Amino acid sequence: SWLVECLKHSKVLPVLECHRIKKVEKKDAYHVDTSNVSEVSDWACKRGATLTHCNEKFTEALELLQNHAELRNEASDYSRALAFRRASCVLKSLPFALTDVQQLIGYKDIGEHVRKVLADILDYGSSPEVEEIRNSEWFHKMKLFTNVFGVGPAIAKSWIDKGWQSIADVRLAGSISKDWRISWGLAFYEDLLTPVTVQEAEAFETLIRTEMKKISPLSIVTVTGGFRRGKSNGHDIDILMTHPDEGAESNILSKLMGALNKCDLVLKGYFTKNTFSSEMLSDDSKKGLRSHFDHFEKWIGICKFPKSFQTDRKLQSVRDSSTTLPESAQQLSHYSGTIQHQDVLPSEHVNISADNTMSPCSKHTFKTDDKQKSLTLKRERTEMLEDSSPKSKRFKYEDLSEKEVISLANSDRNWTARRVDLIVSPYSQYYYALVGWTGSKHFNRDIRLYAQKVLGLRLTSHGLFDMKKGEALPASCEEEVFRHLQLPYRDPTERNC
Ligand code: DCT
Ligand code: MG
Repeated sequence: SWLVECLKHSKVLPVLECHRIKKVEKKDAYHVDTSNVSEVSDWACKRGATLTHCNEKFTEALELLQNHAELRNEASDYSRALAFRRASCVLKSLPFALTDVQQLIGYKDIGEHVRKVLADILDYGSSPEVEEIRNSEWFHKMKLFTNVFGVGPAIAKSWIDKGWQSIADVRLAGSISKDWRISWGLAFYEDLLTPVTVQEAEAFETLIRTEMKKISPLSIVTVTGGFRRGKSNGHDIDILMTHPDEGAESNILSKLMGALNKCDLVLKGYFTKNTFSSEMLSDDSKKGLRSHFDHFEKWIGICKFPKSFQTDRKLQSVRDSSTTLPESAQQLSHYSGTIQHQDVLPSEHVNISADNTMSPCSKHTFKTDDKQKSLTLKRERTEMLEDSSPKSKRFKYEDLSEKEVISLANSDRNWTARRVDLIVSPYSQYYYALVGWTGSKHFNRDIRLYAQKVLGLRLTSHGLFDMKKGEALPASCEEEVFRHLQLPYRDPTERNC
């Protein structure tokens, strides 16, 4: 402790702290004293990172380099991008503002290239490499084009090769893709580029909760993604849903989408079925679970958000009193004035069952005890009797032509198009799904790699699998996920690496 005191203000302390903490964790791995965990560790999931920190000018530069490497998207760029992100994460977790690159000696994720960039910023106020990218026309165009929903680096590059400079140029070219995401993304480019605010996210969450309460009162609805990590805006809203009775979650999404559709809030999207099977947990091959993809049932698409979502106080209080909640999504019209009841789909549109887009997913369960199973079956039967909604529906705007989509976007409207991801997880996988869908993306990458390299465990959004013992480790809360991983619990706001 004398040595630590002497070095408190020196450049060496963070490295020493790191070693001290590692010892503590080895001694009693299951009960790590989180209050004493240093900000410094080889693993970002151990260190944690909050949204605000004291090294923003450095992390902003490193993340621009990361973004540039991702957009180049050539052979070695993935690992270059990752290296910049890892370095940025180290800087986010430093308890002090960097004043000298020597302060980073001993940090695994700070390589020569990063050191040079940081030294330039420290010495000259900026890095020539970063500034060159910042001013690069190619980079600006790539960012512009990849901001279109459904457009990745390859398509963006092909648009640049065609000589297109702006979204207006792409729009002028007319029909350029069969992918609905791109035609809708282009038509609603400005809407989708404007960040979703926390007020809008809360208003939408209120609406989903209210509808879910009617569909299945015990269902659990959680806003995940950046908003759960404390961000005040994001590019979309991610909502994870489950039901405490395993299996009962399997038809809630189709009912929810039906309810939203009735209120004319669904623009366009696609369903994916639950394709998870418990063998996937142990399947290490490419056919099994790839760590960054999951197999949950979900709807990914674009919804109408009434402009009143941005301002209406009544719709904003999500977590507090239920008395402020609207009785139903249709009551939104009282708040927004946007829902025309005559706009609700006529029944012949609702019952088309030719395509299977809304059929409920197959049920996959693991580790459910008998008592729970019988309870589940009982509740399921009750819910099935209550379920009089059609199993397959089409949405009002589903079959619009490209021209009709453009004219919808250009119409006089009091709503904004918003990207929405709705995910449904079986309860037995819910807390792993919650960690995965809370992110951040890099937190996930790091915690999964940590699980594999340090503990020989396979972590995905579906669960944690002990490869040696050949068994899954269930969790009944997020804290338990962290305990299984022998990690101090990190609040979502500390997962912003
Ligand atoms: N995710 C992941 N790997 C990906 C994409 C997403 O692990 N390739 C996880 C982490 C966050 C969560 O899913 C939601 O994804 P996004 O909405 O893309 O991220 P976000 O953090 O919510 O960002 P934003 O605030 O911009 O929506
Ligand atoms: Mg998100």
